Amino acid sequence: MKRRDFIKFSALAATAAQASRIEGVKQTIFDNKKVFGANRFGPFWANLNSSQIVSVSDFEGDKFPNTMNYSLPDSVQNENRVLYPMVRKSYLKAKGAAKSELRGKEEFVRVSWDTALDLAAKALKENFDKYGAEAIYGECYWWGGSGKVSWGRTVAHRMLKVLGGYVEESGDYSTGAGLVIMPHVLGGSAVYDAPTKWKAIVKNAKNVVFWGTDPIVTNQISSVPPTHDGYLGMQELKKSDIKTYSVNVMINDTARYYGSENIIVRPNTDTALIIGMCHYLFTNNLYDEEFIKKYTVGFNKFKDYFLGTQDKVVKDIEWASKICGVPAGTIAQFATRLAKEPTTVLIGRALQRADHGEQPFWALVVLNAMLGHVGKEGLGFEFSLGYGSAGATDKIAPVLKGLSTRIDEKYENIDGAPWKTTKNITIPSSRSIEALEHPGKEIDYDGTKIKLPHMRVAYMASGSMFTRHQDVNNIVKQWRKFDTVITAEPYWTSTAKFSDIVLPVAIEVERNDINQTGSTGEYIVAYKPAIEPMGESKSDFWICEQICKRWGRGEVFSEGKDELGWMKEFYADAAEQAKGLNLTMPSFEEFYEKGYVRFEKDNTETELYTRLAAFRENPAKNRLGTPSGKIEIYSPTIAKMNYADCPPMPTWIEPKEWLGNATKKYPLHVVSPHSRYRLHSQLNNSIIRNFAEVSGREPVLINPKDAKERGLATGDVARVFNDRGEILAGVLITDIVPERVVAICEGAWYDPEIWGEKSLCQHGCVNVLTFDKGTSKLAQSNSAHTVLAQIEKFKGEIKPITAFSKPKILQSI
Ligand SMILES: Nc1nc2c(c(=O)[nH]1)N[C@H]1C(S)=C(S)[C@@H](COP(=O)(O)OP(=O)(O)OC[C@H]3O[C@@H](n4cnc5c(=O)[nH]c(N)nc54)[C@H](O)[C@@H]3O)O[C@H]1N2
Ligand SMILES: Nc1nc2c(c(=O)[nH]1)N[C@H]1C(S)=C(S)[C@@H](COP(=O)(O)OP(=O)(O)OC[C@H]3O[C@@H](n4cnc5c(=O)[nH]c(N)nc54)[C@H](O)[C@@H]3O)O[C@H]1N2
Ligand SMILES: [Mo]
Repeated sequence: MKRRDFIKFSALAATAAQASRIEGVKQTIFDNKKVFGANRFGPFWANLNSSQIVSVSDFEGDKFPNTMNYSLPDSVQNENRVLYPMVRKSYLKAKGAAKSELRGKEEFVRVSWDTALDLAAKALKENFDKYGAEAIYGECYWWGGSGKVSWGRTVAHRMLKVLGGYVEESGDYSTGAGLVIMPHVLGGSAVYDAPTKWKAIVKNAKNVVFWGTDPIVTNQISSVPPTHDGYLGMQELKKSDIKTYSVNVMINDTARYYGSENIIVRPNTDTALIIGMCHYLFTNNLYDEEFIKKYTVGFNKFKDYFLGTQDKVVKDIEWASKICGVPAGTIAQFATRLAKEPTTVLIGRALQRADHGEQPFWALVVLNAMLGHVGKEGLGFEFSLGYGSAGATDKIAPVLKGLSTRIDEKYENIDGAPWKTTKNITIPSSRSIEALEHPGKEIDYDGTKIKLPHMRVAYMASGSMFTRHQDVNNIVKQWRKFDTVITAEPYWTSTAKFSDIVLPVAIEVERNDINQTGSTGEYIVAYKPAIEPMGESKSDFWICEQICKRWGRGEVFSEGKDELGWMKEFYADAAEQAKGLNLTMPSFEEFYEKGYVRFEKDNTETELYTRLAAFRENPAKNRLGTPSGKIEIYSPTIAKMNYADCPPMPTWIEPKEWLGNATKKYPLHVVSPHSRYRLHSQLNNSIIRNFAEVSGREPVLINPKDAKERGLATGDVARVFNDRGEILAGVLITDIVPERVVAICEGAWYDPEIWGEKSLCQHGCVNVLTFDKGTSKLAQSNSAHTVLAQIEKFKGEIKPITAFSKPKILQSI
């Protein structure tokens, strides 16, 4: 297949026809039928012939079907699938840890499932027994696979609980800073709360502000199969005469869809813009004094800060303008309009994936408090509408349960039951590579001290370290410190290639599972094996159960049930709940045959739900979970922590790298938005990549002026680099990015020229450039968006991309 050719959707069928020649493809389970399925892109119909999935049709219950699923025939039957259990040659020879520096360089050997599972079980058990939970890195990330029974992350955690314990990460890469700062400000993690409904927004708002968010793109996918109902509300917004703004570092798809007024800020400077707005609202008496008095604490201290009472720096709109680049007049107009008219501010997450990422989230809550719309129907701020297609009217439906990572009490007394006595070691999200680099180091975290664990064995499932995590060259270096890396993966990703034991995983269309659609809960859906798993791949559930069996604890893991058994149990529980809601559900067998059960009735009680409405209505009765029970503009709790990098109120602190300290050497800020052509790294190995790439690489979006200065033309292969690393990317000149900002989407597969060394990435994995530092001592989350670099036309030899090739495989040693 010529990967570099641009192709049309109609070509997908042709790909499927070729797919039958791929080694590993077996029979379909249902001949010439359409079979229902679901995944993180949504529910769908898989159209089969006798040997493969030929195409995918939209599910009629999906309001805006996600075109990503059209690439399913290619992504399932992909040449890049891991077909058989594999062990790295030296590791297999030594029957255990050996020559970790050869990872990525050395051949893999095809082995039997027994050999692979024995080695995996042994490495985990021996290291746990000798060193305890701190030796086992079991975080497993998020986005690979899904389902209530056999999601790789849950089953891996359950397996490692059965072992006794492991190292996990608190929070996540998505909103790690928000999750830790918000409890101090709003009394709860807030960022994942049920959001204000679109219906309420469209009914009441005169202005909607998209603040660092691109919901048109990011609502395509969800943790649970989305039926994309949120887009209905977004369509209503489009039809209305509500004015929209987009505060962003570039003009994104959402801003273009709505024709928004673009307020373009320098990356990572939102906090300064917001503080300038607060100063303006205060000095022009445009702020809601009554709201501040009744619902917040600490305003006077913040006022002193923006007035410059102590530091003699007045944080007015001119001050803000110099930092963020938005003209002072624009800031004044913007602030005035938001104060005078009913406004809803929709907040994205990229803002807080940056050095001091706690600050913009806190500052935005404070700005909204000053605007005073918070808690009025459909107004105020909202964190959760940029994801999962949320905000539509809920359905009256049972809530489907899922497999738990807790071990049932009935197994407490067997075999010493280590899961009863051993505790997991928790480190803040995204601190794993720091732990490898500095085991035993004590770091600050949200008022506590955390000793970084000494990790020796990694079990990786459902996540992709080399595209997810920052500073890839440092990962490559630190990764060698693992004695054993076990990766459960459907594909030969870079993480798989850097492993010792690779376990081939069957994906959603090859196995059984059950789920409920998001965000309204309208359908409970069955995942059915439409085709036989490719090669010898198996479900994550099966793999983890087999490993537990080798510790003599298979039943502790499975409780004697297989995947279908668990599905039936969760379905029966839902059916029981349904009775209480006056709903009837068909038998499990009927449900499974059809593929889904629908709950049609709207829950009209919550259709105008608004965040903090109850608090606004009665702040004494509906106190927030903060110490004061109110919104904390100044936090005495954080003050006591005494962190220079996280002051006790929203504060502008220069990020480590930003355009304000850019040098001649590295004059450009790199932002890494989420791509509309994939889910992080997923599907990048499939045919959909052809829609996204430029010259066979991840595109780098660059402004015409910056391109001209460097003699770059669209279609050129460019080298983007800084002291941490270098990547090649395909140049796309466009004025949707401002001067001195370049955008490279996260998730392009890592493709080092030399595997296992600090090396040029030939394909454009942006995390080769980013730096790996916690946001602050408070949240210690990732700072992926704080990065300066330079770009030039690539003059070297352009070599073929190897990211999607299989490693060298031996049939035996
Ligand atoms: N620079 C930069 N970096 C970022 C971000 C950014 O904005 N900028 N965003 C961050 C964010 S918000 C997130 S959430 C993370 C995402 O990070 P991840 O969740 O690690 O991202 P994915 O690429 O989706 O990784 C999922 C992996 O699981 C595999 N997989 C698929 N199906 C299955 C299955 O059934 N079983 C198993 N075991 N594996 C399966 C896939 O092949 C893939 O390798 O990235 C973060 N990294
Ligand atoms: N299609 C698709 N959808 C997805 C995902 C995916 O990979 N693909 N990933 C999902 C996941 S796990 C998550 S966490 C969410 C991510 O959701 P978000 O974090 O909200 O998404 P991003 O694309 O990282 O960034 C949103 C917008 O912020 C802008 N931005 C970047 N830096 C700044 C800044 O300093 N200031 C301002 N004002 N704006 C800035 C970007 O240009 C972009 O338009 O998306 C989810 N949805
Ligand atoms: Mo995320």
